[in-house]
Amino acid sequence: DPYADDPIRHPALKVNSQRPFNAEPPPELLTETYITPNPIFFTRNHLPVPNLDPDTYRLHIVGPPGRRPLSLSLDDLYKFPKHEITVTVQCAGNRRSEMSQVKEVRGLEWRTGAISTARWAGARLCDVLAKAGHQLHETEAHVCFEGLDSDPTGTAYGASIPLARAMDPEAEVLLAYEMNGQPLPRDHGFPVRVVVPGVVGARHVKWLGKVSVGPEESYSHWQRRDYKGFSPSVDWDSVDFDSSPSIQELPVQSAITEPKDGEMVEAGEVTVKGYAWSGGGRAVIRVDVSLDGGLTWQVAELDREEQRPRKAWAWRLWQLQAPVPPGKKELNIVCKAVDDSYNVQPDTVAPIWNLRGVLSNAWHRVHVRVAS
Ligand code: MTE
Ligand code: MO
Repeated sequence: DPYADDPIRHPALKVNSQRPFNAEPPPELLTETYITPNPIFFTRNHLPVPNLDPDTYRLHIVGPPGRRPLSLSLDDLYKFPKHEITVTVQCAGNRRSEMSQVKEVRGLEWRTGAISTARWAGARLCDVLAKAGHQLHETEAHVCFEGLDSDPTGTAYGASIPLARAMDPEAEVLLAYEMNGQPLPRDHGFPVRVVVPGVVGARHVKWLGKVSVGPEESYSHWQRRDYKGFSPSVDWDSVDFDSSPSIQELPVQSAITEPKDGEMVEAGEVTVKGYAWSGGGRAVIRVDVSLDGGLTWQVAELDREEQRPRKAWAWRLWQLQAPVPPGKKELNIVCKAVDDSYNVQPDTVAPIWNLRGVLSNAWHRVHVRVAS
């Protein structure tokens, strides 16, 4: 059993798949704290978790032609300036279960919890690439990452990002060795993972073994044959994965974490809580909440966490306390967020349905009954 050596996990996690391990925190824990505690941070593994020895660990950075590759130990990585930022990681499949209610999709049934936020610290990728001799060449347009996790045939997890993002100090791409002040937990990439702020989780390669620069995107299955969006009209017989770009920056997203669907709430006043986030460093500027399915709206209160212009890498938690209209027996609670490019979420799932169930960001809806 290649999974026999997987780490022990927190019992509060809702498990979507045991082997490989995939799990999300329950909604009420997800927004209890701004920073997600490591033990309940959502986990998305495609393969068994490797057990790496930090003393012999080496990260290979392939240099430009004619230059020797770098082989970096953990101590070598610690010598680069340490950079620390708060970043939200979201899987492209977050909220897929709502998409599969419209029509069957292939993928894990994530609810609203395939998203979490941590303080990440490590070396900036741009500093490490510069040390290896890389510059912004037009012919070498992508940075490919390879994990040290692999399937029985020896194929490793891999992904890539554009070189321009990797080389941009303002993009703050990290080779992270700390998560919330601790060494990375094994499930989250010990000893080193990539963190690509504002970009889909699939590019944040864990158990990082190799970084290379080349003219093409990664040839990994997960770069070329997965994590792409398609029209609702495309099915598994007609899909041409080469016709869509790989997902990088994610669209604006929000979800309600309290109350939960089907719950009974007290008459009088209701408290609605949730998260909102957008890709590419775009800040969430507003969250609208409706108690009547979208007929009337109220503006939620956002947390006071710092939002850096163009570098809003982390989510905003929000809440709304509102009177329950007298006589109401049920509430259809809806939320939708707006980012600083005034991007909005689509109101329903059907027009954005896609066969893989990715990019599920329609208005989030929760139906509750009112106690009488
Ligand atoms: N890196 C490796 N090596 N193997 C993986 O299976 N999964 C990716 C990414 N990095 C993965 C990986 C996906 S799809 C996501 S959403 C994030 O890791 C999840 O990161 P987390 O498990 O720390 O939340
Ligand atoms: Mo993912």
